Amino acid sequence: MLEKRKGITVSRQIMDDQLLHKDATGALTGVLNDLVVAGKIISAEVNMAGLADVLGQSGKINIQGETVQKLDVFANQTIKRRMEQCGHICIMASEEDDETIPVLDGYEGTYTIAFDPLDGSSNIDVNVSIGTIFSIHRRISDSGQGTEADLLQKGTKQVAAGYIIYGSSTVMVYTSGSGVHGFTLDPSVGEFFLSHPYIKIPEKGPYYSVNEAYSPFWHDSTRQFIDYLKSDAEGMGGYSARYIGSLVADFHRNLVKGGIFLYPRDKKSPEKSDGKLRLLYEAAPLAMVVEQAGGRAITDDGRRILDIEPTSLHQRVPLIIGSKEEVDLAESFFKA
Ligand code: P6P
Repeated sequence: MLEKRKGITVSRQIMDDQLLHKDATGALTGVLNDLVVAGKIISAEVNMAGLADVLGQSGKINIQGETVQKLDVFANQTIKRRMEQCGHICIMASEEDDETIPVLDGYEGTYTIAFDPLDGSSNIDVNVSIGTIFSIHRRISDSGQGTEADLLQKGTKQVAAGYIIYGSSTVMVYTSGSGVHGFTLDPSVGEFFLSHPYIKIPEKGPYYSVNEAYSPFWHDSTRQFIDYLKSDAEGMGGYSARYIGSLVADFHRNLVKGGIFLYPRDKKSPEKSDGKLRLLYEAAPLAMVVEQAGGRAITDDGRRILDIEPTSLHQRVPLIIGSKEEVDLAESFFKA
């Protein structure tokens, strides 16, 4: 049915997904549709960045210790403003905010959202693709404003997850548990139209994606895996290295063309002993997307990302994610 209808919009698909769940109330549909609006607003601003004065630093330092770019601030405020009054969210977590974010009184709803408003923002000034990543859970508390416990749930409990990549075109990729679909924004009409129905990540990919500058600090099993990918051992070779330094861009390329992305543990820097990427709003949502697309997502000490119990909002986790064949091979090194 999906492929037959041309010009299907993301809002239409979200509604179709809702119809797959007989007990759906339309609340999740409301959250996703408000995210779509936020994505359109951010896309317009990102594409203006070269023209308007939003380039350069805003001077603030966020919890990650990174200089906050103005577009970061804009994207964060845009998503918070929409979510606080969408009526279906009870609490939020953002990469840009140290603490949890409440919603407007009277607008509390049944879901939570954790998001990275503009990941890869260090690439803004050099016109590299950047992205918004989001993760949605059902609340576990009864009513009223949500609690941190509502956010600190395992990735397997996500009801929806996805990202919006702002690149040569703006593409929204999401799953609500019934497959992964991609939609491309047509800025001339302000609509996301279905462009990638039922995305399946290739079983085996041509790319590996890792920052090799850190290889002296990797755990031995990680280095042995990467060395094996590059070796001329039986069946090996033929990989290309691709590392954009923007998680959403690296992930999206591998989702569409196949490959493996790694941000492993670091033996040298204590703050990166569990890697650099965040569980709640980077690893877990992308892990849901990749597993729905037939891929895998683990840590470089052999844990499944979606099974990890979060203990804090901004906890880091090593991320090995992509095509099943390469992640299986990586896992064999981690477990050896
Ligand atoms: P490194 C961008 O700052 C980011 O959070 C991700 O988008 C990206 O994958 C990673 O950091 C790149 O980190 O240490 O390789 O520069």
